[in-house]
Amino acid sequence: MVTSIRPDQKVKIGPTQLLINNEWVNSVSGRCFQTINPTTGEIICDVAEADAADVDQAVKAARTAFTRGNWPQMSATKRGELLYKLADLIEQNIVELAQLESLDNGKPVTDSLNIDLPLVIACYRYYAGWADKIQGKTIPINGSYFCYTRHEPIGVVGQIIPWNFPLLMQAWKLAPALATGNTVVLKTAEQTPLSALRIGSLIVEAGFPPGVVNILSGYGPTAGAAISHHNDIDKVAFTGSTEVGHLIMEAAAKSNLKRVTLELGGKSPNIIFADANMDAAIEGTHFGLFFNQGQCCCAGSRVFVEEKCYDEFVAKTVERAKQRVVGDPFDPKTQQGPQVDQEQFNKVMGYIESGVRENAQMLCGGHRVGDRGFFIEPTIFANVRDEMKIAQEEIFGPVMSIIKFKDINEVIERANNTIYGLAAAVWTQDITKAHTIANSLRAGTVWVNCYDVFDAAAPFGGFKQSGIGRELGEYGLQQYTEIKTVTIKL
Ligand code: TXE
Repeated sequence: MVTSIRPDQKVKIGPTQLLINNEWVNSVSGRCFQTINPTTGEIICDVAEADAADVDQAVKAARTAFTRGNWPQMSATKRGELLYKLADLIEQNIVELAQLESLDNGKPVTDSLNIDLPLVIACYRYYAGWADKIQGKTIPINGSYFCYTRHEPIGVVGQIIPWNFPLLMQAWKLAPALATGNTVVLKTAEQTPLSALRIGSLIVEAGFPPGVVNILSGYGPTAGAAISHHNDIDKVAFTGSTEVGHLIMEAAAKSNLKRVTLELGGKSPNIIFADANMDAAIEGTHFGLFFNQGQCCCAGSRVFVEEKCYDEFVAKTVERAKQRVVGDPFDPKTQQGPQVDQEQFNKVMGYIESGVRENAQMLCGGHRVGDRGFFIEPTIFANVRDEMKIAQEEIFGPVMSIIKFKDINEVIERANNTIYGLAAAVWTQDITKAHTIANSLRAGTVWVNCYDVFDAAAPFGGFKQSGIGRELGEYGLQQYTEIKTVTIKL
């Protein structure tokens, strides 16, 4: 596989229309919106802007493909083969896709190429393998009956994805939905429409029947809301802010009680004990917060450090952050690119100001980098207290909050004192401490002596207000099937 891209290699812009029924079309209104390059603030291109009328058309195509087309009816093995084919095509076009992802999102192209795209390909292959292994049970009920279950597709699925991992979130959504025989209307985030549309062209090239996958670019309150309120969509899967997660559930409740799965925000605790391998903990903590410009739902944004190693950890962590290379995402040396847009940039700078105002100790960073684009210095606050805004709310940027603790019981209670429950980590060489923490934290994922380890086979999702349901792994399939019980009199 290719592992590097020359900075002078030109980026090819793919399709910019809507993909409905395997055709590229303009929006019904004819309207377009601009997608912006976060590195420069300049316009990349215009993209068709979907609204309720386009959602209607996409839902009709998806419904026809579901009921009269050739998708749930297709042999499951063939459905799997199409997903494998798509994964192969993505691999063949990996450079182009990585460039497009970095152009539209701002993440370092080295990361797009070596982290995002390999995970995308692995996800499609993982679920391709599941397509013909989705089985029900036979159940020995009382009386003279034969009883069995079928795991059937839910139907037309609406999927709404964010901008922080545009290709990976598309894969997490499409792959399990398609493997189980659903048809899809997927809306991308308005900040990052381009790479998903390029995947759309590969879906057509792979030979997926018309209407199985429909891809819409557009805004949340218009196209997104039309999906969550639609009466002919059977399920909505959403990744984004907790605030919008509430709106999605409300819309589902008010319309047709469509099934809802949500993957929302987080404020994940990352706990460092004094007996940890300190170098590994410092490096893992750095990666767990600053990776992807800090724009990760599972970012380890509350770093709890045991009093005994606090001073050493803080000093070395600050040194590490100062070495982080911020710059042009297309420069192979770059480790951190710009935030995705002006709004996110402003939000993060606002949190930095609030940290200063509340007297947290800012030890590095805190400023914008350069005078164009949305770059922010890697920023570290120490002596953060639990009640400060930067310790409570999701910042979604390169801002680390370090908090001191004394003992294990205290840190468990404080780590759990949040509305979120997406992820957590603990660094220790004591197996009892590691298991105690893993069992006690109210979070969907706990990493021990590592951070951000993802695999298509391992489920991911949130406790509490971080979400509902799980993505990835065998558990992820359950969110895309209905169980039917069949009972036959013998
Ligand atoms: O999220 P939104 P935004 C968090 C993070 C970030 C904050 C705001 O803290 O700073 O959310 O980001 C669509 N009906 N996360 O404003 O609005 C929208 O078009 C239906 C965490 O970008 O939730 C996009 O496709 N859909 C997160 C998607 O929702 C609506 C990833 C996400 O956008 C809608 C992103 C509506 N009314 C942000 N309004 C994670 N969990 O990884 C918006 N959308």
